[in-house]
Amino acid sequence: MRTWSAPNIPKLPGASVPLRLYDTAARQVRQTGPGPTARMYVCGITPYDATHLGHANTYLAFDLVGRQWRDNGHDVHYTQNATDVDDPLLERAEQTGVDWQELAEREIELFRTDMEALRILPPREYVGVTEVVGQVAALIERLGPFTYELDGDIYFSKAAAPKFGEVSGYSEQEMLTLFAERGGDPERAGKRDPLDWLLWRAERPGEPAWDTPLGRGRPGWHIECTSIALDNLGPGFDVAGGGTDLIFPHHECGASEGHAATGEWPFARFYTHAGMVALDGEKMSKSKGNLVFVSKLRREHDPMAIRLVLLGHHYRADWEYVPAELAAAEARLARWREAVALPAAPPAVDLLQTVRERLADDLDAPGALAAIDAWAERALSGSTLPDGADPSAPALVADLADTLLGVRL
Ligand code: 5CA
Ligand code: ZN
Repeated sequence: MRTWSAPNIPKLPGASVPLRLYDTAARQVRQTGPGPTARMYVCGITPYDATHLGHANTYLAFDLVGRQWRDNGHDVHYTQNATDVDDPLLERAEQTGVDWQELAEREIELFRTDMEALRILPPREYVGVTEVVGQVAALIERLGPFTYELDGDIYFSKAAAPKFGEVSGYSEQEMLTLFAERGGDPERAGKRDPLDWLLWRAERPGEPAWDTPLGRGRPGWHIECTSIALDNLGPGFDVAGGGTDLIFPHHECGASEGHAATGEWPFARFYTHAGMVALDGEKMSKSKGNLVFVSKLRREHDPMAIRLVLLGHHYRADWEYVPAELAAAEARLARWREAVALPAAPPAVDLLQTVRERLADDLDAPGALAAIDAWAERALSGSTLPDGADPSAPALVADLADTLLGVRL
């Protein structure tokens, strides 16, 4: 599919700091060590209600990863999917009387516009599952010994996955609960294990289906991401990302599929997850309908202020959106803009180093914002500067905010 357009990224002077990131599978912060090309896969939207602040929070987190890697001198190969055929999308289309393909196209287009407005760097490949059903079916065929059939559907057998559980570290009980909550079917009769997961769903009356060597049907959820990641990035890519709601079962099952397909473990070197954004005490979710849409906020607010709201929370934190944050972000944006419009300001070379260090430390964006706030305050206070005012400082700060944080001043 068409991706979205990339913002311009100014080049920064001086040395960058290698990125350290939390790896859910290792349960600790580790230094990322990509080759010349850093490879990242981030799970995309299911396009039936886009783009809420929770989505934006997740894509912003991985945007920061890409920006850090670029600053570290890597070429970044970034792939994202769109789950443009799946039960929740089909259900919503049915309820609202809209054609499921039209619904998906419309929401994906809105998502692209939101991502562009928020200056989120586009993936190199933006892949809808419906574009690659043949490739997904071919991968399922390759997984033959790890799978079994049940009334025409195909399941991955958990018993054939020796590393199952290593990504999430969850107990069997936790897994069972989450599996049932997040699209799994632990109760289905005839399965060998309640946690065996669906790879291929044979055609049902009234549902979309594709002709493949597996018969007519459509892919299950987890295998789509495994297939798209493998086909575009190859095995052993650097980061698999999404929100914490994807740790289990999505990334757990995907990791075992990738292991089975390639013989290599880990499938992704890092599994990295962004925290959940809530509204009125509950996780923002399409099914609950407690959503704050980026497109709605954009009608009245500068997208850079929306971006600053998100940057004000560490990406791994769970937080609750309150509108007062947007007012505070607008005030911050105005202060920064005023400071970078000055003819001269306190030198900003140390600030650049601090912002790089904060972001390299598991994306400490709130720490980076605090450092810029302190600089802007000194710049605007008008007090005599011990080192004198530097006429190149305002432009350097504008560039570092743009390049590292994606905030255009
Ligand atoms: N299509 C699948 C991934 S393959 C999916 O989860 N789609 S989604 O539309 O439900 O979510 C898209 C991304 O936003 C996922 O990475 C998900 O983890 C993240 N996300 C969803 N809700 C929230 C939320 N409330 N807060 C933060 N991130 C969220
Ligand atoms: Zn996914």
